[in-house]
Order: sequence, then structure tokens, then C-alpha cells
Amino acid sequence: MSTNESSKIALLGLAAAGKTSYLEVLQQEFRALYDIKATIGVDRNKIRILGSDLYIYDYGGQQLYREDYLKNPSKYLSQIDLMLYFVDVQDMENLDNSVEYYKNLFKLPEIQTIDPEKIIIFIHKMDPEIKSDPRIRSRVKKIKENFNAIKKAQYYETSINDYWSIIFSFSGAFRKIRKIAEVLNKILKEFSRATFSSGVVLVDTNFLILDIHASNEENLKITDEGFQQFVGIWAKQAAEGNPPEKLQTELKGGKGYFQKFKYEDEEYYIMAYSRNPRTEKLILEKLPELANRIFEILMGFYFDED
Ligand SMILES: Nc1nc2c(ncn2[C@@H]2O[C@H](COP(=O)(O)OP(=O)(O)O)[C@@H](O)[C@H]2O)c(=O)[nH]1
Ligand SMILES: [Mg+2]
Repeated sequence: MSTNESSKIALLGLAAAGKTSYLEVLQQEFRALYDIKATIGVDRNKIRILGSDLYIYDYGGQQLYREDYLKNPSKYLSQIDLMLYFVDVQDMENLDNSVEYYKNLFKLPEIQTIDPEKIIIFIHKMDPEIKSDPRIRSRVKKIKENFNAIKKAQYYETSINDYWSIIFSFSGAFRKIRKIAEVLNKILKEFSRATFSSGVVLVDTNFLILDIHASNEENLKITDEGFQQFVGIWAKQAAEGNPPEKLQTELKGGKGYFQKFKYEDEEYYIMAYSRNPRTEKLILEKLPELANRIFEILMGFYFDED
């Protein structure tokens, strides 16, 4: 898809909140994320998804930089399409500072004019072992109260030690700025429902997970692992000169069905995971239909639905 759409995503928050680490995890996961230019205090990255460019600005959070951004908002903070604000859930000592910075940001017209739907707060360093600790839960509540009092936002709980939290938060954020991603999400869900599958995943040429949908966390893991497995098998056969268009394999508790399709120069991959052998026929029938639908969406047909 060749739109010329591009978006600016701002990662903001205090120093050491975990912004750069979050970006590094994305970088490892998505080969398509490039560090394009480091400027003083602001590091610029580019990622190409579904034919359009996302520029991710990582704003250094040291006090000196923060003051500079607040004093020169037009230089640093203009034209932000999506704002991701990082709060460290493990550092309550600095909560007031973080709230203060958020508040000061919202005094600026550059920030006030961002669509409220496109402001997301990352309650970060929510490591798996502390996630359900009652003290941490009450911190989360407190964080939300404090930030909502300034400007109501959406929240994700994230940790670099929880791969899924990164994938989910990023694809959730991406859906906020790309209607096509929202449309893809809907049709994957529809497919899941219609085929009684436990998981379905759509991945692009760069192995960027465009969307993943599963009935629970365990199925999500199996779907993801199954997909990695498929990619391995597929790559091996491709190296031998006969890349398959379709594959099936046994996965934990069920079976996976893999299909590849091409759109322009890009390859896309879909995998459905099912725990019920009786749905096999249905899945084999619907998978090519799903590939077709996605193909049409990529061609821009989805605009007709408005
Ligand atoms: N426990 C934990 N530590 C994290 C997490 N994310 C980042 N950190 C650590 O927090 C520190 C600051 O992270 P950094 O990404 O440099 O913060 P930045 O200043 O906002 O860019 C580093 O030591 C990271 O390893 C996380 O999810 N969990
Ligand atoms: Mg940093």
C-alpha cells in the first residue's frame, strides 16, 4: 500500500520512566524500526507499517530537557499525532513530579490540541511478578486518579519483561492513528468467531504483528509460538526453493493453519490456531476468504464502507 501518510508519535515522561527501553523492545521485535536521527534531547525513530511511516520521538526526560521543551513547544512539541506518556509504577517518590510535568504539558496549545483519544498513559515497569500485588494495584488507582484530574486518558500497563504488554500496547496505540488497523482488528475478530478458532494472527513482511486475537492469554502464547514455528518451517522450505503458500502443523492442544499472501511487493502471513478438530473444514474454507478480505482492505476498498 503506498499512502504518503506519516505520523508523529511522542514518548514523554520523566527521565528513567522507561521510554527508551520500551522503544528498544519494539526495535528488537520489529526489524522495521530504525533509529534515524539523534538530536539533543530528542531521539527520532522511524517505523514503516502498512505502507505509511511512523516517526517515534523519544524525548529525554531530564529536567533540563523538560524545561527546554516547555519553553520552546513549537520547536519540539508541534504536530504530535499520538502521545504516549510514561509513568514508572515502581517509583512513587516521583509521581508528583510526573504529574506536574503532565500538567505543564497540558498548558501548551501544542499538547491541548491533540485529539484526547490519542493520549495514552503507559503505567510502566509493571513487571509480571508485581502485577497483582495489592500495593501495586492501589498505586495504579492513585496514578489514574492523579492523571485523570488533569486530562482524561487511556491507560496501558506495560513492562519490558512482559513481551505481550509491549505488543498489545503498541498495536492498541497504532489502531488509534490508523483506521485500517481498526478495520483489520474487526475482521480478525469476526474470523475468530465464525471459525471457532482460539487464536488468529496477521503479520507483515517485516514480521511486524499487525494484529493478534485470541480467546485467552494461554491461547495467545500458543498462537504466537505457533506462528514463529511456521515462519521457521516456511523459511526453510523457501530456502530450498519451494516456499509453500499454505501449511498446517500440530500445536499445543490443537492445530495451526498458516497462509501467506502477497500484496504488491509485500508478503503477509496469517495463522489461525484451533483446539477443535471439527472446525478444520471451516477454517480451511474461511482462511483464503480472510486473506482476500485483507487484500481488499490493503487495496483501499475499506474506504467504501464509510
Ligand atoms: N523493572 C523494570 N525496569 C525497567 C523497565 N523499563 C525500563 N526499565 C529500567 O529503567 C531504567 C530507565 O530506563 P530508560 O528506558 O533509560 O528510561 P527513559 O529515561 O525514560 O528513556 C533502566 O535501568 C531500565 O532498564 C521495566 O519495564 N521494568
Ligand atoms: Mg531515554
